[in-house]
Amino acid sequence: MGPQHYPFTLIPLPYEYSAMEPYIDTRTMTVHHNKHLQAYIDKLNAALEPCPQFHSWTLELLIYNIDCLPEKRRTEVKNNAGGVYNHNFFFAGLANNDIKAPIGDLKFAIDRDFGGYDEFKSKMKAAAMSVFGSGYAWLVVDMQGCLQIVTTANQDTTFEKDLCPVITLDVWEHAYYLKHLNLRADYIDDWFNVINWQQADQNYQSCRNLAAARRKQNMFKRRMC
Ligand code: MN3
Repeated sequence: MGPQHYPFTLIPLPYEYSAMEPYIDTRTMTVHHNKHLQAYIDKLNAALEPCPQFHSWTLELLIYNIDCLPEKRRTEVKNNAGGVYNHNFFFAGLANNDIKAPIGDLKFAIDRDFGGYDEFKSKMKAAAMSVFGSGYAWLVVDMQGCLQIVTTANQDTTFEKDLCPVITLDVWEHAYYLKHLNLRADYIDDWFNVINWQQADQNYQSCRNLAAARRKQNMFKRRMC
């Protein structure tokens, strides 16, 4: 499936809502995907509906070029396009299989840039714990091709800051409150068991290629206005 544009629709998950049990519970997965993500999609479509000139734009183009939109629609489009992008990325990054640690080129890079998987885990957990209020913790590739751990607030994205996402962890309370209540640390510990390391390794390779191309051509962003 190619990248979506208006009208955006809910992408079915490639697994059952129960697939992340016992780490992320079925009810949380259902409400998170079917209600929270759907709400971002509905609000984004409503904000774009009166602006046909943007109906062919992808989420990435909208977020990169938010200044092209009418001023009164920018906040609504940016927050909701970010909400759709971040949630699609988060859900695609989950898998409950036997691969419980990094693989491939990403394993090599995590060892190189963090000193090992355990060190990565403790840094990622500390970052996720440090998000005040709602947001995300991310493993990203910077434009030098190195891994970094960063956080974002609300529905901000990393690629608007030239950081290419590899893994994300949604730490909005809606992502864990039904099972873990206020215990974000327990949710983070559980999440480490359902990272889709095959997807993460693919993301890493794409990001590394993008960073290399950017260094050559300075063409990461596609300006539309
Ligand atoms: Mn969420």
